[in-house]
Amino acid sequence: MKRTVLVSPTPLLACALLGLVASNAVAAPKADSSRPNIIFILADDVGLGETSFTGGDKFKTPHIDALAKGGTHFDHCYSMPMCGPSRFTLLTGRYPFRTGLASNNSFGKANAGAYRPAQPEVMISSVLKDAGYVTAAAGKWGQMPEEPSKWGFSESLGAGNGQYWKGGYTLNGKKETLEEGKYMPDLTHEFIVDFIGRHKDQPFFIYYPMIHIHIPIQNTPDSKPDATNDQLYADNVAYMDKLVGKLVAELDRLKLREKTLIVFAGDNGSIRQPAFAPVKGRLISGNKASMLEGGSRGPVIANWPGTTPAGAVNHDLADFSDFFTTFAELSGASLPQGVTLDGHSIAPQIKGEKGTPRDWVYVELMGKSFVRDARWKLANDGGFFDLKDAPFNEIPVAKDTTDAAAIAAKKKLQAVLDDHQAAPWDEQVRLGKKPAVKDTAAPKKPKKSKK
Ligand SMILES: [Ca+2]
Repeated sequence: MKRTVLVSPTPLLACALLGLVASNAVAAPKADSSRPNIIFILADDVGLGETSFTGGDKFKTPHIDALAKGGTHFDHCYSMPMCGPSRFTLLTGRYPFRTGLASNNSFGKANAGAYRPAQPEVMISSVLKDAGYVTAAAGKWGQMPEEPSKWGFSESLGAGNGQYWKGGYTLNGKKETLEEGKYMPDLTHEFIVDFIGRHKDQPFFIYYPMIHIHIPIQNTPDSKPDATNDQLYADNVAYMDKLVGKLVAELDRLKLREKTLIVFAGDNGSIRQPAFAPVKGRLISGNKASMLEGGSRGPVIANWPGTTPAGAVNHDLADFSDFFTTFAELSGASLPQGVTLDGHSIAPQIKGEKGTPRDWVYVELMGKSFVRDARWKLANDGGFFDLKDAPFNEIPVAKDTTDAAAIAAKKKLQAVLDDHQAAPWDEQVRLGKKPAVKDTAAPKKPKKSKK
């Protein structure tokens, strides 16, 4: 089987890979006392305007804010702009053009069984399991291929997109139907609490993709019967926050907080228009599915009491591919051999150390991509922007600019884009009509001979 190997890196790419090499170098397992439990809470469609610690004006998220107050807010950490690509990048540590999962339909129902990657992907769950962690996935498993157990999750509860009050779900591979009157987000929380209770004495990894606040927006158990649509939206934000608070309270009760790293993040930007959820009175540029700041720059917190600096804001560039290498480093796990990983560990920053921050982040969705550094952004359609007022404004830079800094930055970013070319896009995939990637592993059908 063909394996992807590390290609000759450009100087920039080499810089980005330094973290990976460093991770490899410290891959020896550590004593259990230094290996944290890891819980990754991934909220669905929660942008900067929907959490109050990021300055969202209309919503109150006191429990999530408390995580930020007790931990570090990574305010330049980029997801992909849509659920499926974002989650697959997060879990594999690889960009969409490498995995083929460049849209929600790349592994969607219409293509079930049609996608055969040239190289089997490895999720962080497998890596941590091999390092002695017990692993669980609980919440939305939509847009992911296969069952969680195939990806190294010891236990799992898998629900669909925006599944609140009815429908089927999968419990440890077995199909179940949600009981009438049962609320899927509560069931997910109960599953996690039960899992933690049974595994509190060994290192665990929990991938917790919350059901909230994906559409359809419905009543929560706390909603009033006559709530307006906008009130229901706020109710969903509040319930998400309440569940985060309940989970933290459970960890407190079990005296696990200082042994547990919690990461809270939104998987992509808000589905609502920027005017619906302003930040400190201003409108974010773009929202979910856009190649703008509001598509990918969301709330991200790392909280590990006693280790992560409390109340800090870290401005280093980071993206969702980074968590794979970060978690491997924190757990002392070995990285999979022969796999090109895009991540750049932020384990040092999580521990309050300086680290070696990335020079740029990469974002891709359905044939579109961009790369940005601390100031400038270059898209694969040639758009070039000054981000000095981001995430509110992305200022176009004229093609004939004479600004030496802009010219140098554009050249540097173009080299990164040349090394990271978005997967070719076929609109039919978005419509669920064609597989995203040719089935290179499948035998060719013999041609019918005409008689
Ligand atoms: Ca999403």
